[in-house]
Amino acid sequence: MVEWNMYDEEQVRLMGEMCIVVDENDRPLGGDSKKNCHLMTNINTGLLHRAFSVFIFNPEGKLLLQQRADEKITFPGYYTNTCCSHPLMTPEETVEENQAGARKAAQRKLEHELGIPAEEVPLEKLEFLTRIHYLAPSDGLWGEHEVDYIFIFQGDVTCNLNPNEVKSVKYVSKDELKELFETAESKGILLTPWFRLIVENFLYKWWDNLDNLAQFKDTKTIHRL
Ligand code: DMA
Ligand code: MN
Repeated sequence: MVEWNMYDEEQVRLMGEMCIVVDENDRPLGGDSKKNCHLMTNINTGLLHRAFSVFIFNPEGKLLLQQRADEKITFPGYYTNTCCSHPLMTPEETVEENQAGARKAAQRKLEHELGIPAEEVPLEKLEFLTRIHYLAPSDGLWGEHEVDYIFIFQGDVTCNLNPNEVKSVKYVSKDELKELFETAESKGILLTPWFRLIVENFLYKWWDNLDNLAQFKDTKTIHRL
């Protein structure tokens, strides 16, 4: 039984969104609620959904981090990459060609979470890199089990934070991110599991090649992490 009265009302409402349920090869099987997709009891029986993760870099090559709001039901207060969420079961966001649905969802949530106007992040300027498949518990009740589409965008963006989603943002250099990862535990700073996985497996080699990312684009592999 989920005790809904302990959670933020708006975040409870968003648990009614319809996520795209997929198989291990990212083939759509149908829709299910964000709530069902994130309950560990369902994840433990194999329920898997589609997601995206965006990494925004400014023109100087610094990465925009977000700290999740305390209102979030999964991973509240954790530090993470610029923006993550899910393409939904809508005609626009289920389109697979050229990752169109995930791009649309990314643009929608960059605006919803960070207040970044859609025209500052044109769909075709989001660089698709690859997909990862991972499972990560949040607390005993909730967790993630996703095929996550990873996008990078470099450019100037205007932020206007939605405090129900995001507690704070900051730009970090490569050295600052390395220092954050090395010292987080001792400082009591929490880092999301997918952010850790992407940073530890991929991010620095992409970061070193922000002007030349096309060489890393991999539409076929789903990395099992
Ligand atoms: C879910 O992110 C997606 C990933 C890649 C973990 P989230 O919990 O921030 O989603 P939402 O903002 O929709 O609650
Ligand atoms: Mn998810």
